[in-house]
Amino acid sequence: MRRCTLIFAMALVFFSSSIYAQTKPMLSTPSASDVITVKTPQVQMISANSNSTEVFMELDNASKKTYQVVAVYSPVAKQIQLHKSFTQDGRNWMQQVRDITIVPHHERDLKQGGFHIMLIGVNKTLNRGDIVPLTLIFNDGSWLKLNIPVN
Ligand SMILES: [Cu+2]
Repeated sequence: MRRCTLIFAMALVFFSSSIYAQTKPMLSTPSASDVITVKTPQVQMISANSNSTEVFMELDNASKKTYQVVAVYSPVAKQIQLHKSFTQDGRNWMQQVRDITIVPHHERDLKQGGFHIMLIGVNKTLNRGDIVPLTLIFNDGSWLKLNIPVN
């Protein structure tokens, strides 16, 4: 009986140390919020007959890993979607996308006519120079809090 317990205890130590060995490198991997830099973020002015607008920025991924923006939060809008613009039959359209990918050592431009963040149901007046708080949430669960000027 005793021997059995000892073997069980040794097995447990071995098993837990192998889990530790597996998880340790993951813990030392930098999170998306450590390696992604945001440049020139701006919220577009809202046109008079609309309550939605676009957010643009450059997302620079300085790491060896691919990351995705999977969600965005801001208190100024009822709903926020990730969008992609495209042209079809000579008209401009946009569609919702699940995420926006930023590949290693590259920059992803969120810009007019391309990927962008869509603020829908903006619940306050946004004037030029106002600051909009906005949080980007990445696929690894990390996030970046931004304060973005209206332009
Ligand atoms: Cu859009």
